Amino acid sequence: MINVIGLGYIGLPTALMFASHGVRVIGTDYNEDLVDTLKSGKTTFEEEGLDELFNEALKNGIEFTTEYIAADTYIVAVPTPYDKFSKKIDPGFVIKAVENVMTVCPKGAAIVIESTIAPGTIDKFVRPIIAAKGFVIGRDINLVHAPERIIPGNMVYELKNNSRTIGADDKEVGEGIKKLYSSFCGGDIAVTDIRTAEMTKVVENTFRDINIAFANELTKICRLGDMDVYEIIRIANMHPRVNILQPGPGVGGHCISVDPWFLVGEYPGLANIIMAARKINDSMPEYVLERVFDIMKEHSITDKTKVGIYGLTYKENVDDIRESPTLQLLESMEKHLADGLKVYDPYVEKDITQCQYHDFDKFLADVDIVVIMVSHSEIIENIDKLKGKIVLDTKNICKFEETYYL
Ligand code: SAJ
Repeated sequence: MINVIGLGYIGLPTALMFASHGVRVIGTDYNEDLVDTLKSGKTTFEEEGLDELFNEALKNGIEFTTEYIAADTYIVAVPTPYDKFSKKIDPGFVIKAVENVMTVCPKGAAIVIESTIAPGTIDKFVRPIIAAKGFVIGRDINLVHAPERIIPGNMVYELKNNSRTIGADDKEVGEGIKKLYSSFCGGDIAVTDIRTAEMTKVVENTFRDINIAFANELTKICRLGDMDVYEIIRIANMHPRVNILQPGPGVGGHCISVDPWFLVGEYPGLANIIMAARKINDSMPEYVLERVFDIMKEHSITDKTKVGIYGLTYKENVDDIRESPTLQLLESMEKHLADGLKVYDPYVEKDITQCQYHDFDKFLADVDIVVIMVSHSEIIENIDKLKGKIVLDTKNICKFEETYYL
């Protein structure tokens, strides 16, 4: 039996996946509202295929609770934020979860940490908790790190098909957990040691962050040099060994914009490209704002309430707003003691800002400038509605002649 700890963006789909493939699962989360919602038969966020998976899992008897349960395997999928000042990982949720597991955990159980963690976190923070309980790792308890690789918007497919990494002290233990994940995962599963698994995960996200930063730096250079960055990337990518990503308004989400800081925090002075990339990507929302103000000046518009920001989520067709470039942009506005920008996102029902709209047409009717921050299908399909507006398109989806780009 598996007790999955943390029923968020990763824990919930993982728990449902195991359950729908015949594994007995109890999901635990300290958030009572969330547990109540799941108990009432509803999922807690939107994701392609999640509701169907949920129904399958319910049929197979998955249960949800706020309690920790005696089980033979624990999967810990709690958040790992970073400290905004020291840039180091904040392992508080992982520590608390493991401490709680240790209050109910029988001897012989395996604790699998799925949360993304900085290299060395298990050695530094997790092993001591287990040792303090008098348990010997490898004899009384097995410790495993199995970071996930799924992408919001395509989680269910990727859970089944992506390759994965499993880190364990002991090869046999790793193989055992690999077998468990193979109940639903058809991708290759690499078994390695814990520190390698920790580092690999962070390296994957850092690789992507650096590559996006390269595209974003190119966009700034091309703006100054009056060159078309998209055309340049398109042609450069025809080279067999070049694959430049797309520039954008910044990098959001709980992974790529966070994990590289773990390396900067742990290895200051060495993680130089990594830190530069983070800074470039973090500078993009402010850069978008500068573009907006230049465009306002060019059109002699002084009223900020005539500016409409399209998109609040961190990327297209998801409802996840964590670390989103638009939130960073609004924060920047606040720093300059300015507000009044209008905001709309079809996926965000809750009011996040004061001037938020919930109707696309009403939003468009009230603004003169539209800043496209996210390329949701809604705006791609209705792009003609933007005719007559001044458009700043950070996603390269609007092809009107007079469109402004990054
Ligand atoms: N972005 C760009 N330009 C691009 C691609 C992305 O600006 O060419 C932006 C997006 O708009 C978004 C951010 O980057 O704001 C990140 O989006 P993403 O789609 O690249 O990745 P995430 O954060 O949704 O998911 C990532 C994935 N990691 C990698 O691709 C290496 C996923 O596989 C991981 O499971 C996930 O992080 C995680 O949990 O770590």
